[in-house]
Amino acid sequence: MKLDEFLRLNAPEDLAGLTAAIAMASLTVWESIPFKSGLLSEVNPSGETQKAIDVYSNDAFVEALTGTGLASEVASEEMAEPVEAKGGVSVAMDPLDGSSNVDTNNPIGSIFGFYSKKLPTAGKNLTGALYVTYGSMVTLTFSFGKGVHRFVAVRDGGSMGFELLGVNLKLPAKPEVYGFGGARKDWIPPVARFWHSLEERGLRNRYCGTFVGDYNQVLTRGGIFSYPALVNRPRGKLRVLYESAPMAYINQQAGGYASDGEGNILDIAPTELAETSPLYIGSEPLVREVEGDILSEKS
Ligand code: AFP
Repeated sequence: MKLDEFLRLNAPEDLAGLTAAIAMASLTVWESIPFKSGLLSEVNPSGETQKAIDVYSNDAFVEALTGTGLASEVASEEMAEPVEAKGGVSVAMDPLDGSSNVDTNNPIGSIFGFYSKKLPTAGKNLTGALYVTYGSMVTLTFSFGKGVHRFVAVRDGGSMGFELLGVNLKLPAKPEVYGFGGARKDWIPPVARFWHSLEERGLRNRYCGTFVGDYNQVLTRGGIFSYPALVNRPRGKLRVLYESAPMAYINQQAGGYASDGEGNILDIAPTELAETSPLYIGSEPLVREVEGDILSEKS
């Protein structure tokens, strides 16, 4: 089944329009990656050097989303302030997650959260979320609150389109993989102990350094991804609004759970657009276990 037909039958009209726009823009972004990976001198609001591809993908998605007339605002990890628009859906995005992995050709991605309230707001106000992988395949994985579905980019005559790859994706019951970001020496002690126990239980360590790529294999194989609290960075690295909450929404729809080490990521109400939190996401029993270890260390 083609994406447009699926969206017509299974998505609210506004989210269908936004998803179709993201799908088309993601192909433009993907095609531009080899040509746009030189460094620019600007820095983004978090002080990181931006690559041309970061700027290009940000602008391409902003244009595509505002062009639908369905977004009320578009906030991005690459912009200090949201772009205001005339529709009804607040969109938060990380337009190119893992862009430092372009040179090595590891998977990279894009993340989108569709919120019903003005940004910044809690993940419980998400009405849908979507991520794109630019890996061995370009895929769209999304949920509008009724299961997680996946499409893959394929050539369709002279142009590219998206074909259905899977419906109602669920995390497998038996977890197989784990991947933790940051340096091991910096992890808070309960996380370091939990990580060792995963190895002893026979799970495999798989880490590519892009959240989208690392989470995507957890969804496929079962397990846990974390960018944990670090001793010198207790609020972790990943942005709640742009990255953690949208992926937590999809993960919950796939039968999993995501925590900041104290509670559900979707309950965090960020007061700043770029607010970060630790993230533990994937198969519910594993995430509950590390959350329990962290909470009991604190008490
Ligand atoms: P970039 O977008 O700068 O490549 O960062 C990617 C990222 O935010 C996220 O996708 C990864 O999970 C995380 O950084 C990896 O960080 P470490 O290199 O510190 O493990």
